[in-house]
Formats: sequence, structure tokens, C-alpha cells
Amino acid sequence: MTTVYILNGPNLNLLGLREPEIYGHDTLSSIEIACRTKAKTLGLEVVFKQTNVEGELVNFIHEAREKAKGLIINAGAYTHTSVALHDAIKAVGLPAIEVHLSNVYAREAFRHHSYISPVARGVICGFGPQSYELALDALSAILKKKEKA
Ligand code: CA2
Repeated sequence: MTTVYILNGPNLNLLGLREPEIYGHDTLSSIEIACRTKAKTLGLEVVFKQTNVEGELVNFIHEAREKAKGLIINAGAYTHTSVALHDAIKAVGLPAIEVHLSNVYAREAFRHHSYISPVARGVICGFGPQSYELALDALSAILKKKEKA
């Protein structure tokens, strides 16, 4: 089965527990379950990870190069700061989809710049937990196209 990595950055472990007015009531565990359910319908196997540590995200991206055909990443606040994540995604060469729960463009100006976007195949933001499911659809379509080529 085709494996995809879904990576989550800092503070996303607090989802559903704090600031529900911004990030909603769903927990990261419930998002993981929804991703696994969606992935099954697409014939994809999911490796789902969260870390608060930037270097661990870099290591997960490197691991994905060996073990997966693509990745979905919500890098949290590192989206707006991390050249290391930009370089890692570029280096592994896997198709990557950037996701965000919130519409970062409707928020503070410092969230409008992303170091991930230039090395991502696309960006999905603002749809809450559904952003992840939309990203799985997009990644599945990219991988199916690749298989045919
Ligand atoms: O909207 C998103 O998915 C973000 O990646 C979430 C990040 C934020 O820094 C990005 O600009 C947009 C923050 C995740 C923090 O999640 C929390 C959840 C509950 C309570 C506090 C933070």
C-alpha cells in the first residue's frame, strides 16, 4: 500500500483543549482518526506524527523520503519561520501539501508568509480539520497521476 506522512508541528497537541474559538473543538487525535478513515477510502496508509521540536520535524521529513511517497504538513508556527523545513522538503523531493486549520491570510500579517509554500505542491487552509482530508484528496490525485506516468 502507498504510505503518506502527515506531520504536525508545535502546539497542535493542544487542539481542542485551548483556544477553541480559533482552532475549534476537535482534538489532534480526532483529526488523526478522520485522516485514517479518509486515507482508507483512497487506498493510502497514513503515518501521523506531531512534535513541538523543529529538528524532529526535519528528521520526520527525512524519514518520509525512505518510507513514503508524499507528505502533508501543518508546520504550525514554524511555517512562518523555518528555513530548515523549507530546505528539508526541497531536499527530499516528495510531493508535499501544506495545510492549516485556520485561514492564515485572515489573521495577523506575520502569518501571511510561509517558508513551506514555495516547496509545496499546494496549500490548503481555513477549512478546520477538513483541510487535512482535502489535502489527502489532493495528494492521492498527485500520486495516481505519477503512477500512470
Ligand atoms: O491554522 C493552523 O493550522 C496553524 O498552522 C496553527 C498554528 C499557527 O501558528 C499557524 O499560523 C496556523 C498554531 C497551532 C497552535 O495550536 C493551538 C491549539 C490550541 C491552543 C493553542 C494553540
